[in-house]
Amino acid sequence: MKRINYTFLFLLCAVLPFISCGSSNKNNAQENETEEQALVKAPDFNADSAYTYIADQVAFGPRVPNTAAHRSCGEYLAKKLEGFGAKVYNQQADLVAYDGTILKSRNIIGAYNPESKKRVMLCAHWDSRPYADNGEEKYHHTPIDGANDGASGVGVLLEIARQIQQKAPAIGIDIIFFDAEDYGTPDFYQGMHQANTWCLGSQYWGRIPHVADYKARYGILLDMVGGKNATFYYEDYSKHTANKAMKKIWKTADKLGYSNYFIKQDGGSVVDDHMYVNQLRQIPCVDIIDYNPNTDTGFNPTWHTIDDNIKNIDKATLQAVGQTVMTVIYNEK
Ligand code: AHN
Ligand code: ZN
Repeated sequence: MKRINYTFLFLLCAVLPFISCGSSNKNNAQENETEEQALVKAPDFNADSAYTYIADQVAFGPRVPNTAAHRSCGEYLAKKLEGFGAKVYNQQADLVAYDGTILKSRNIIGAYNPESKKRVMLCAHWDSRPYADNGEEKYHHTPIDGANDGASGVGVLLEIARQIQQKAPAIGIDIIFFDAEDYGTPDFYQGMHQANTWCLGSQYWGRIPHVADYKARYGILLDMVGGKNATFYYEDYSKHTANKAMKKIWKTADKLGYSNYFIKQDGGSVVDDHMYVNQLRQIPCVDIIDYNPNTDTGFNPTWHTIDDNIKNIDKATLQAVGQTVMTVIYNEK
């Protein structure tokens, strides 16, 4: 009868894991490396399509709350999201502006794969500013087309919605169009200047989200993503509250060849919808916003002027932003 050599067996058991572990460590390292480098190719973002959605919005006229153009455009946006297969939520709210005006507001949310717990939210504001108060004085009370400031982010997101309907990413996506972002106190206002007069729609949604206890891994806010020669720097609030997602986006842009748009340097800090998404819902949210270090405002020269119109929208910028955001979400697992 053969006797089992327990000492040998013990030694074998003790040593084997290390041998296999050693080699599997190496494999893991290699896998991690390739995981770091290889991006899943996302579907091709169509900038012509995004441009059309921007032109459609601008054609309604300035989307200033309490106007017919605003109401009609709201209908258009909800219908578009429905047509692209999203589950649509409409949040109507009466929001109080800096001067006491009640703004009949509407946040519009399109949810894809609403059952999934793995979610990313994409957002933009869809209203346009009632005042061209950064331009010539005679236009300070003229509402702007907001082709870039408002419509560009929404146009890019509608094109992404169309793409998601054709090929779903692995995670759930919520596309949120915030209202009443751009009704903030103008400098010419003689009354009391209060805090938090911008981003009224996202503040409302932050307190009362479209579904109770709404959560997402992170959010991406698109603001002014259609200007000529736009440059997107690390926005300071995003940098401190959504650093991981922010770096991922800029790295992705770099790999896609868009490092002339996505600059890996610090920009300014902006009060924008991403702040309230983060403060009120604890969702890290990155603001992709055109920052121009050479203007007084830090924004595009057309910002809050009557020149923020369709003529100043550049499809190449839409392409860079749209393809980058799509690549980021199609790489989520
Ligand atoms: C302020 O001017 C306070 N925030 C800039 C956010 C903004 C306005 N984005 C578009 N319009
Ligand atoms: Zn604005």
